[in-house]
Amino acid sequence: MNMNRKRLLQLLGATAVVTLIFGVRVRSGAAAAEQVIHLTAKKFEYSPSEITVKKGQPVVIEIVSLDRKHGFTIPDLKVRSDVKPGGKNIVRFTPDKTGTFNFHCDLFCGSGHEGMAGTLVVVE
Ligand SMILES: [Cu+2]
Repeated sequence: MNMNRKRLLQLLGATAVVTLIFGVRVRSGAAAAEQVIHLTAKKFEYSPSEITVKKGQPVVIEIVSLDRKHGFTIPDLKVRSDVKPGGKNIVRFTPDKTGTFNFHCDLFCGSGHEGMAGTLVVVE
């Protein structure tokens, strides 16, 4: 094997390694792009009551109840979770359509429960 050919192979090898590392970096970076939303729930409201997120990007909603057990559901996006007091309740989903979607409490929590609601806006 002459020197030029050996040098060329070394160069190709180095390029492959760099490409591999860069490719892995880019992929893990994309996976980490979560939209983390902090929400509190109490009789009879969520705060904030309006959330805006991006379509196609994973959403993590961390909900803390300030009083009792509540529910959290976004029927149009088939999302629901119990919201228990004493810790974070994690809701994960990736919105696949844009629009304005209502969320509400679906566990009866007292008179006023019917009005415990908010809006999720999904933008492009
Ligand atoms: Cu309720």
